[in-house]
Amino acid sequence: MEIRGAATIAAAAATALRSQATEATAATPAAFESTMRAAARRLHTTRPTAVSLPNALRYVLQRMDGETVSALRDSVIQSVAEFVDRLDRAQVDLGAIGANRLRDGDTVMTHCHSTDALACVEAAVDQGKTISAIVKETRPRNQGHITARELREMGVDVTLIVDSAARRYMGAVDHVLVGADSIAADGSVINKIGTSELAVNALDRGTPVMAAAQTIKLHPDTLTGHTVEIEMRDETEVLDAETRASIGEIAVENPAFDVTPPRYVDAIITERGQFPPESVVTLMRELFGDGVDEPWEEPIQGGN
Ligand code: RI2
Repeated sequence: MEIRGAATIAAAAATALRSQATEATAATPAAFESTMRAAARRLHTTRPTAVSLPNALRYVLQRMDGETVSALRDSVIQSVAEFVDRLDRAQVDLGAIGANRLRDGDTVMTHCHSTDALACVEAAVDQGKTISAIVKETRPRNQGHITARELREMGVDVTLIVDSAARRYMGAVDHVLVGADSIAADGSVINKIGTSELAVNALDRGTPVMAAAQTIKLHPDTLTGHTVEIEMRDETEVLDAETRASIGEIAVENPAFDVTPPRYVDAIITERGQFPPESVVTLMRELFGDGVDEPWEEPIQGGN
């Protein structure tokens, strides 16, 4: 959690592969490739829900190419630079598209901290629009505080609320604006725990929900029926040991993310345009075909 937020995780994973490539002392091309795959496998296990992580690893490893260690190393360094550049550009392009949905004087309600979501507000502010925000603190880690700080830096009026006050303030909100850790092929939005409850409340009050998610958040495995694993985090994030002991024998659950079905989401904002959630599968097929390989796995010896 020192590195968090799906886009930031993707950039950090790619950059870690570059460090591995730079520092690897492998004597042969095969040993170098194997070292890179092992590094990618290790990175892959750090966070299970944000698909930007495997998508970043795949981007770099698929482009690892060369007859010598030096050529392989150069190809990794180059594709990491390309990848990080594409991420930055994607967020700027996404922000410009999301900003078109925001009108001068609008109020957004945010959940957690998403750089993709904030890019939409920043672009709207840069267009000269006045935007206000109601920011949910987002238990248990209070990442809403980061959102509040960054919105203030943009000059946005911020009101911080506890998560359970969201429905009370929904009447004053023009858009619910969230990010995503993954988008499934059916248009479901996987995002910080509490997003689905927020979206149900928004639909009940007729408030549109927009999810800002670069295409790196599209989860290709869901094209073939796989579900997205939800990260379960340590119970001490919810309750310290002393308080827990004072309560007595209880179970504590701490899922980090939840799934918002597409019927609660009005638009998924990507750098390729905005999509009704049900149509995002078309974009996924265009970007990934019918599925994807896992280039971090060791090739089967003797296979074709
Ligand atoms: P960006 C975060 O998860 C939040 O759920 C946020 O909506 C999502 O990542 C996307 O963030 P966590 O890593 O990529 O803080 O838009 O658990 O920055």
